[in-house]
Amino acid sequence: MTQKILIDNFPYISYENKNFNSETILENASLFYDQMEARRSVRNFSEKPVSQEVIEKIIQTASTAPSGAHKQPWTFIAIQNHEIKSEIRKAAEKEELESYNNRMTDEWLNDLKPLGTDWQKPFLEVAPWLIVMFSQTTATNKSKHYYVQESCGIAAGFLIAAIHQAGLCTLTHTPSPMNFLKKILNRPENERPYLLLPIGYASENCYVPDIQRKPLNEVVKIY
Ligand code: IYR
Repeated sequence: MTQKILIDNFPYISYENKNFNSETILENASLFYDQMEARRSVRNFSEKPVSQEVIEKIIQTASTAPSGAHKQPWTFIAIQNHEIKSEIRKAAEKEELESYNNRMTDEWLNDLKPLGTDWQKPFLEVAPWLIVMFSQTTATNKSKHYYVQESCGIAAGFLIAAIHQAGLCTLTHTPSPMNFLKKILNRPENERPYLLLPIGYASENCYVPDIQRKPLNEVVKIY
């Protein structure tokens, strides 16, 4: 039973440990790892529809992320309207063409070669949904937000995990610069475009790069 008390005059509720034994915890951790290890960034989408209810649930999950002073400094714009998706594709490709031709260094272009990216972004129209995540530099009433970049990064991670867990695919797309998104979507002064994610099913005969993740001993040092 949840207990409610006041501490320093603020409301608190009791928090119950799940009290799993250590084997169950390892099993849980391993199962979740296996699931996340199977996630891939997908660039070829099918037009198969996804319900608004699913998109809303995924966004609700992302919004459970911890954030600076619990301000939840994010707005998720979910777009299925074809005209808006086309407008976003056109504007994104204009920036990407300039980036690939003139803004990115040779080292950068070389680093991207194994991923097979280029300036063309058909997934922005083909995927049934786009989610454009905006960070909020302040609240609407100008009150302060804290650790906005970190908070949004964590929420984006939750969003990607929720999409994958549901059995759908996504891609973290960051056209640069991204300000056209604020214009097209008519977002208020306090919001900055943070991340653009197409969401849907992978196309039939979808291939992803055969790349490996760093082994554990390269990413962890136990002290
Ligand atoms: N934003 C460009 C380029 C790009 C940059 C990085 I770093 C990537 O990991 C992938 C792509 C694009 O979306 O093509």
